[in-house]
Amino acid sequence: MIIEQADVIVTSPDRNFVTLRLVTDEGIVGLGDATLNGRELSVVAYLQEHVVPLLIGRDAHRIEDTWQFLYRSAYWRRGPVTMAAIAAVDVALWDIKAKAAGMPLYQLLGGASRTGLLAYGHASGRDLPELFDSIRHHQSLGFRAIRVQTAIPGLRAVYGVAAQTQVSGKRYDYEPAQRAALPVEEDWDTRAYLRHVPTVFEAVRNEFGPELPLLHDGHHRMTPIQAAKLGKALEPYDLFWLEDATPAENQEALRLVRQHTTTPLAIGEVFNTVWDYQQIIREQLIDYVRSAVTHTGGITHLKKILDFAAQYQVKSGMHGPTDISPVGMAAAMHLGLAIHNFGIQEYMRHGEATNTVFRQSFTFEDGLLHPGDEPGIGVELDLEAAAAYPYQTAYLPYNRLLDGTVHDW
Ligand code: GCO
Ligand code: MG
Repeated sequence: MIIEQADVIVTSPDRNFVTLRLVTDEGIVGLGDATLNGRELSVVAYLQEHVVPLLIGRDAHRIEDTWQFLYRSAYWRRGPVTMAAIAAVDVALWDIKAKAAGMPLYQLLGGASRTGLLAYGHASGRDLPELFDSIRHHQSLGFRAIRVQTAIPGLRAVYGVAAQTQVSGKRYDYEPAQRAALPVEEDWDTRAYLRHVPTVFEAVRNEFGPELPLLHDGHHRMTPIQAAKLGKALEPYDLFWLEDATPAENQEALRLVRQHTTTPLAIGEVFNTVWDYQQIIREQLIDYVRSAVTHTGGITHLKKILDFAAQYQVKSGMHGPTDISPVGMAAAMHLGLAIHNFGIQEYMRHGEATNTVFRQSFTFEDGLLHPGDEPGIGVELDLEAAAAYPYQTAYLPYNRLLDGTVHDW
C-alpha cells in the first residue's frame, strides 16, 4: 500500500492544531498530530519542506523502517520540532495500518490490558472557595483524580490557574497559550509558592477526604533542594504525583529530590526521546513518564520508552492538555489501553469548536477514558470545518522573578 498524498492541515478552532493527513493508493486516510504549542509553524515547515517529499511513494505498512529513516537519515537527531514531525508520520501510519486491518489501533499494540484509562482533570482556583468549586465541578464531570493548582498570595497571575470568573458562569479551565502577538508575562516567587502550596493541600484533604487522588504540577520552577523541601512538605497529603519539580534538562537533579522525599515524581512533557529519560528511569528517580505521543516520535518511540520504564516499575502518565489535539489524545488512549504499565492519563477536554473539526470516537465514563472500537485511531478530520478556523498567533506565557529576572516556568 503506497502513500500517495500527504497534506499538513493547520486549524485553530479553540486553539492552533497541526495535523498530518496521509492518503494511500487504496484510499485509506491516516491522521497524525504535529502540534507544538506556541511554535506550531516550525513543525509545519519541517513537514512540508523536508518530510512530505520523502513520504510520497513509500510503502505505508513499513512503520518501523519509515521511523528509522526519518530519524537517522536527517543526520540532525532529536529535538521537539523533529520529533513532533516524526510522531505525526508515525501515528498516521499506525492509523492507516489499523484501518487496513479493520481493527482499533490498540488491538495491533497487543490488545486491551484494562477496561479503561483512569484520567485526571485540572482543578484550579484563585482562593480556596474557588478551588473547592472547581474540584467539585470536575468530580461532577466524572473525574476520579484531580490536579490541583492555585494562585499564590502576592503574585498577579500564576500559570495553570483559570484567570477570571466569567459573568455567565464560572470558568474552571485555563488555556495554555494566549492568542496574542507577544507572550503574556507572569510573576514568580518560589519562596512564597513553597510557603503556600502545602497549606492548600492540607485544606483540600480536610475538605475532600483521604481517598481522592490529587496531583500537582511544579512547572520546572524549583531548584533540587526546593523541590525536595516541597515533596517532603506534601507527604502528609499523599499526592499521586508531584510533576516537573525541577527543570527537565538536568536528569541528575532528581537524585537529590528523590533522596529526600517519598512523594511520587512525574516528569517529561518537554522530553522528546528515550535519551532524556535514560538515567532517571535506570536509577528509578521517577515514578511516571509524562511524554505525549505527539512530542516523542509517536507510538513507535514512546512504546519503546514505556517498555524500558516497565522494567523499573515506572508507569505512564501521558501529557494530555488542550494543546495535544484530539488525534494525539486518541493515539495516547490506544497506547495506554494496550501497555501493561499504564499509570494515569491527563485529560483537559477540548472545546466545542475543536470537537466539530475533529470527529472522535472515544468515551469518558465513570472517570475512565476509552478510545472506542472504530478501525484505526477513531478520529476523522472535517476539512471544511477546519478551513473555517485559520491559524492565529498564540504564545505560552513566561515568568519573571520579582526583580525582573527571567525564570523557568
Ligand atoms: C500540563 C502542562 C501544560 C503545558 C502545556 C505546554 O501538565 O498539562 O504543564 O499546561 O504547560 O501543555 O504546551
Ligand atoms: Mg505539566
